[in-house]
Amino acid sequence: MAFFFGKKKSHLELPISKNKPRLSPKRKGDGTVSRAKVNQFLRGNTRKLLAVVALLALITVWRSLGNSNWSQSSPFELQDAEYYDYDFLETDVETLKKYDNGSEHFLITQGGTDVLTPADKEKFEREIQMLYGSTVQKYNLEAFQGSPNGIKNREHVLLLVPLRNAERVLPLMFKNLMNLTYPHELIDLAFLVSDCSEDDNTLSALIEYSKELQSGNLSELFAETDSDEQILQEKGTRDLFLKYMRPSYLEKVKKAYSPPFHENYDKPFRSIQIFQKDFGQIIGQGFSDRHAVKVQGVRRKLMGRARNWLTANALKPYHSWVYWRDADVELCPGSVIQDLMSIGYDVAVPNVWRPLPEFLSGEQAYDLNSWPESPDALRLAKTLDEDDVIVEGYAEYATYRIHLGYNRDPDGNPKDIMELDGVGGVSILAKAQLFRNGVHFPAFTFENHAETEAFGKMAKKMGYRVAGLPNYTLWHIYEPSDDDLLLIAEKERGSKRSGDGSP
Ligand SMILES: Nc1nc2c(ncn2[C@@H]2O[C@H](COP(=O)(O)OP(=O)(O)OP(=O)(O)O)[C@@H](O)[C@H]2O)c(=O)[nH]1
Ligand SMILES: [Mg+2]
Repeated sequence: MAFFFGKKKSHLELPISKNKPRLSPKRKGDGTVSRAKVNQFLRGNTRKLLAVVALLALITVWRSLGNSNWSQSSPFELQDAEYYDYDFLETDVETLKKYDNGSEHFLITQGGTDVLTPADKEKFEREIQMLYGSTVQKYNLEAFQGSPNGIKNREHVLLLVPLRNAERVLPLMFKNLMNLTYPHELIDLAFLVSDCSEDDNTLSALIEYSKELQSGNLSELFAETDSDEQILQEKGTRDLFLKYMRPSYLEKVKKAYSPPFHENYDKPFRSIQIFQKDFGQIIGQGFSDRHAVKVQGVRRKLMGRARNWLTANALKPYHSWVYWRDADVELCPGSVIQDLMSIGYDVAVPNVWRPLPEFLSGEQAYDLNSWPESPDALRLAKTLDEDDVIVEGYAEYATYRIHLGYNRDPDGNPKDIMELDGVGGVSILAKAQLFRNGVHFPAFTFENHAETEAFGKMAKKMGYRVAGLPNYTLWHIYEPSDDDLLLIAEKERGSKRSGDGSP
């Protein structure tokens, strides 16, 4: 077990230390931040926060003996060793202070003979280890290779989420994160917020939600804000398209977001880091803007840069796995991390679908970026310029690939596996060793692909095994395209004319 201390207390970077007082959970009226204040903050325009890194690690508690299980009834007894195993040896800052002024008195030798008494020598060696341990960490990377049974082997996961103009989907994202049943104390979260528009509050909202999450209060906050949202919906002021969605899908969503949740739902994560850095993305984040074929190459290469930057800054030697997750996932099994791990591949992705209005077939394969390579696509690539990027789902690029998306059997075995070359980015689990060994998200054209598809191809090229699970489904949110909105408006006019109000 290791506790973190900086050399000087005032420079502690991680708020985990034996010396800090135990923070108690914030409760209504306890003089900390009231729920109303947070809500006001989240709604407000306080976009002044230009923090490069906001490190929101965990609340501190004394490690006590006895029952090490987290339970709702004792929400702040974080006893799992992983909350405390930061990289530094247990260090006594007072003891080390003398080394700031030199330590000759410890290093007297005579004719090459150590003149320290055995007791002094032992003390000196202990202290010198402490000194090194305060700045130098040693890792045997063999121990962080990643195995199919990460929970049993207590393997650390770095969970990465890129965000842009994502304020609206943050509640959805956080609910899905809390719903993860991979032990939260083994997950480090790192978010990258980039290129948001002036009126967007992704960064400030993310910071506030993260604080609430790490103090165990986020589900309580959502319980209050959700009732506000329901009122809005009842007034019919937003999300008109919901009327046209499959009732069975809406029922699934309702169930997923209603209690009871799993017993560790509110448990804080091992750490949260938030990065803000712009990469010059200017293509609109609206559904129709970002899906135009002409912009795909540029957009995807900038996303590649963003992903690589985030990996480079957040990956630590003790991570065995990296899990990439988009913010706009609506339904996802809580066990997704351990399920993807269990297949024994180096890179694993689920199948990503989205719901649609019933008049548009009700559902659709969404992520078409996961595929095994096809002879047609290889032939097509030969006809393209070196810098051209093939993107799936566009008539311009007839690849005739067999997409993971279309290989889904809703009643099929969720453990079925399909070997892949390209992968989509909505939910990628990869062994951390890939990134250490140089696999990344090309921000240039690699084999006529960029970003996540090129990541899959590069992983394969470097000898790693890449697979998808065709019958294991994540549901991406439905955002009506401009065309869909026109159809919905037409239907609304029709139902008003007929006077029955039904879709
Ligand atoms: N940091 C960063 N995040 C981005 C950028 N563009 C999108 N994101 C985030 O990356 C994730 C995926 O972005 P989406 O806009 O859904 O794009 P996509 O998944 O490539 O494509 P879709 O199929 O449209 O969902 C989301 O969490 C976004 O908020 C960007 O330029 N920078
Ligand atoms: Mg998306």
